[in-house]
Amino acid sequence: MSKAKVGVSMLYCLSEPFDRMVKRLSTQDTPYIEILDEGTHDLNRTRITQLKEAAKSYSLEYSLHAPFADINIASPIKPMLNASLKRLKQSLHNASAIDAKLWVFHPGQRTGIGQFYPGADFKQTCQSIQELYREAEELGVNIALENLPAKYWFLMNSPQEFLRMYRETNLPIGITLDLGHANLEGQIQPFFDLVADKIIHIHASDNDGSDDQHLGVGEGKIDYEWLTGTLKKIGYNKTIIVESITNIPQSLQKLKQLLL
Ligand SMILES: [Mn+2]
Repeated sequence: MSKAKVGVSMLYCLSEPFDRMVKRLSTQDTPYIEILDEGTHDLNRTRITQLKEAAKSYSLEYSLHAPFADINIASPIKPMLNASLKRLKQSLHNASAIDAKLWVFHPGQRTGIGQFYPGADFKQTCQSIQELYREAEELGVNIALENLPAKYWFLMNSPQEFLRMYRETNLPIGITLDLGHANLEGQIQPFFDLVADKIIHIHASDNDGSDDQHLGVGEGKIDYEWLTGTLKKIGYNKTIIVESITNIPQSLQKLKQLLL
């Protein structure tokens, strides 16, 4: 039996009022919950208190997903870059305030002028990662960078790019392996072949290979039997978070069953 901890992301209720999301925390089939510091669910002092109370009442363990809408840590435009970093640092403080075990963030995006400055977006992503890492270290927050697909102009699509980032930053930063994103790039197995020891968090959803559909686990083309077999083989004992937007209870149950 795998020691992986199966949890759930509250992404599926991002369109609901924050208070309704908080009420749902008592009824999830798992204590491992990923909160989103994003959209209309962005955290503030009152909400942090609500989340801490829920964690205490229901013995929950949080991870916090950083904001990502309009955030770009690779931006070549300084005022935009600074605004992104400011918001992300605020989110790191929120992670510390809710006692999150982990803070998950996205890499930078290419821009329409990227081709005129080859390599600059990757270099800026590395510099931003170093800046965020320092802030996280001061706060005692553990952080993990997520792989994203090229389709949406993101960097960090493959394990090779993570290895390059490790060479350039010299930081032992963990990876959040998003299976849906990796599937769009045909990179699920390469991540396990090349950087398995760096994977400290997993986002699980499904898609048909065309789009990041966030389907329920087993509803797309990802081979979850192979995946869970691999997690058992490598003794993965960290979190795997259902990040689907439909069929949440079924997805949790399916993952738990496959990991038995
Ligand atoms: Mn994800």
